[in-house]
This record gives sequence, C-alpha cells and structure tokens, in this order.
Amino acid sequence: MIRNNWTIEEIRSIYYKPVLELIHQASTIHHQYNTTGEVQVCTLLSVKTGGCSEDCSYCPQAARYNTGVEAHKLMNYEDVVNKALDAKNGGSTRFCMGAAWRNVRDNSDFDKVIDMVKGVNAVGLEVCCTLGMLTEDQAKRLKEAGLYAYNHNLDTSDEHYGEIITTRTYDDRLETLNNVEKAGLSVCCGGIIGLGETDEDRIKLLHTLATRAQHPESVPVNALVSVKGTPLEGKEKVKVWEMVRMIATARILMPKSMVRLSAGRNDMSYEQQALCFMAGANSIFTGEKLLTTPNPDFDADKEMFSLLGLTPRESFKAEKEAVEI
Ligand code: SAM
Ligand code: DTB
Ligand code: SF4
Repeated sequence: MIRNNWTIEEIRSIYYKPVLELIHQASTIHHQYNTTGEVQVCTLLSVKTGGCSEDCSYCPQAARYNTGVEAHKLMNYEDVVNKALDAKNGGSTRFCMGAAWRNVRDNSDFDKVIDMVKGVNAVGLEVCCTLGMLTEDQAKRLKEAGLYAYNHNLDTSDEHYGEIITTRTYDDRLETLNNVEKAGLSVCCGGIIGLGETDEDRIKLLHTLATRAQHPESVPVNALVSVKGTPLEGKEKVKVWEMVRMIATARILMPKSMVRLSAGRNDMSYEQQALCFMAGANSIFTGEKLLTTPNPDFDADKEMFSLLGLTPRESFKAEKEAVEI
C-alpha cells in the first residue's frame, strides 16, 4: 500500500530504529515493490553555470560567494545534444539539465532550453530540467517540448529553510512543485543532509515529501558537498549512517519512488554505497561532474556495478509497464 497519511510520530519511529533493523525493513520493502539490484543511471549537465542571484548557503553557483566556479552563459544546442549522446553511449537513461537561475523567465534563453529539451528527447533519453522556480505556463511549455521530469528540491524542513536560504521561501518551492504537477510532469524532489539541520528537520522534510497527494516520482538524497567560499565551507562531513538512515526511511515511506543516492558519492567507498543500495537507493548520477563538483569516474562506477551485481534500469520503464498492464 502506498500511503500519503504518514504521521510525524510514525516517521520518527521508523527513522530512529536501530540502523541494521532499519536497513532490513527498507530492503524488504524495496524487494516487494521494485526490482532490487536495478539502478537508474542519470547524467547531469550544467547548461548555465554560476552567477546566480540566490543566497543558498550550500551552493557554489551563488554569485555572492567567492567559490572559484567560473560563470558561463547558456550553452549552445549542439554542445548539449552532444553531451546527451555521450551520456546515452555511457549507459545513462536520464539526462538532467541544470541552470543557475532563481526562476525561469519568458525570454530567448528559455526558448533555447525548450529546443534543448526537444533535442535530448529525440536522443531517446528521459529529459529532466532543474531551472529554479516555474509558473504553470512555463511548466506546460516544457511538457509540450517533451520534458519528462522536473527537479526542484525542498532541501530541508520548512523550519530550517530560513537558516539556509533567505531569498525565497518554502512556499515558493511548494508552489513550483504544484505547477510542475499540474503540467503533468514527473516531480523529482528531495533534499540535502549535512546543512546543520537536526534529525527532527530531516524527519519533517521526509514528512512533507511522503504526505504529498502524489509522492515525488524521484527523491534525491544529497549529502552536502562542502565548497570553499560558501557559508557552509568546512561543515562536518555527513556520516554514511546518516545517509543510510535517510535513504531507508524514504524507501519505507515512498516504496515506489526512485530514491537517488545523489551528491556525496565521490567521498564514499563501494562498501558505503552498497549499504545505501541495500537501504533502498535505486538511482545515481554518473559522469565525472555533478553540476560543478566532482563525481566518481566512469570506470569506478562500472567496477562498482560489476562488483555489486547492479544492472542499469531501462528508460521509460514505468510507461512500458503501464502499457503491458
Ligand atoms: N537553480 C535551481 C534551483 O536551485 O532549483 C537548479 C539548480 S540547483 C544547483 C539544484 C540542487 O542542487 C539544489 O536544490 C540543491 O539541492 C543541490 N545542491 C546544490 N549545491 C549543493 C551542494 N553543495 N551539495 C549538495 N547538493 C547541492
Ligand atoms: C539533486 O538533487 N542533486 C543534483 C541535481 N539534483 C541537480 C545537484 C547536486 C549538485 C552538487 C553541487 C554541484 O555539483 O554543484
Ligand atoms: Fe542558484 Fe540554485 Fe544554487 Fe540556489 S541552488 S544559488 S537557486 S543555482
């Protein structure tokens, strides 16, 4: 049963279980609802980097912090489609284009992104974008161009949000998520751990995600990549047990969602990642870079897939299964 009426107390009692018991429960649920060992392989591309007006304390792309990230204007169509072809040849099935924008504006850059969505769709990849806040009309335009999913993270709890970002509100984020849903796009929405939040903040974030009328189709769980020059420079590294606890609880609450082991893999051993897959993670980002920070290289991930017996998930699997039924 997929439930949308989880209470905070229920989530607490799952989250605080002894970690091995938690992994066991999550693993059992994962086995019931999904093909275990199957991992969705996604690739990120920053199509517009840096110079962002927002003050997200974790982000190397905010113009106000001196992080050494070189700002670039919007990439051109051919380069983006070539990157998508590379990603497909490397075994990726989802391609996510990120822009360091506060929100989408109805200008020629958005027209160009619409063309990129069409081009990447024609390559045969599930196309995802993460472009900041969107109106319903903009979401509809993206959908019509062939966009599959839209990534827009809540990052942390409503209560902790103001400590991390002051240039927009939690409600702004929720409004965009609603616009994305209204346009019939898949929602990709998750958070970051290691921002200085409490366990209670993590539980509240999970509660917000798991009590949406429809669970997000994918839930990225990011560990903070602490970048020099940001206000969160030097934050203590997230422990693997914290990642596992977050992933396992997300898996139990949202059994059918893709739970993505996102930022932070570069600092994790195969064994640590294996624990995350046991806890129900079934999606990753591959490729040498996330948006601006390093990610494990292609050969290392290939070796990990082989060692752990993981298989890449085919593209558009949910649609294919729906047709078969
Ligand atoms: N500008 C758009 C927005 O903020 O929605 C899209 C791009 S933004 C970089 C996408 C997501 O990356 C953020 O919501 C955040 O969750 C994640 N992110 C950014 N910097 C990160 C970091 N240093 N460590 C972990 N996750 C990070
Ligand atoms: C998500 O949740 N994580 C990705 C993707 N969605 C856009 C981004 C992680 C960014 C990490 C910092 C960087 O590389 O700039
Ligand atoms: Fe800008 Fe997005 Fe980075 Fe915030 S997370 S500073 S909105 S690019």
